[in-house]
Amino acid sequence: MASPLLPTFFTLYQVFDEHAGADGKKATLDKKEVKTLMKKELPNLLKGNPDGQKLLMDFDGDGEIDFKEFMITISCLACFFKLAFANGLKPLF
Ligand SMILES: [Ca+2]
Ligand SMILES: [Ca+2]
Repeated sequence: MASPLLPTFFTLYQVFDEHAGADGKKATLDKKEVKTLMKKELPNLLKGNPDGQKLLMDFDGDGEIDFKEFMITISCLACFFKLAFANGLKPLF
């Protein structure tokens, strides 16, 4: 049986690339691309955060989200959900 981890890496690359390329700058997500990504991929996290900007962290303050910033955010969300589910939070999806 194949490990599910390797395909997960490819899924993350594909999700980022699919949305980051919308404006022709494939290396980063701008505000509009972040909003589209969040709406499609994590719609339940947009409640109370309609533009998604507060969830995807722009660590260098350049106004865009690069792949490293995207992955740090995804990792933090995974840790949050692991902890929250262990403490009784019901999945949002
Ligand atoms: Ca872009
Ligand atoms: Ca940035």
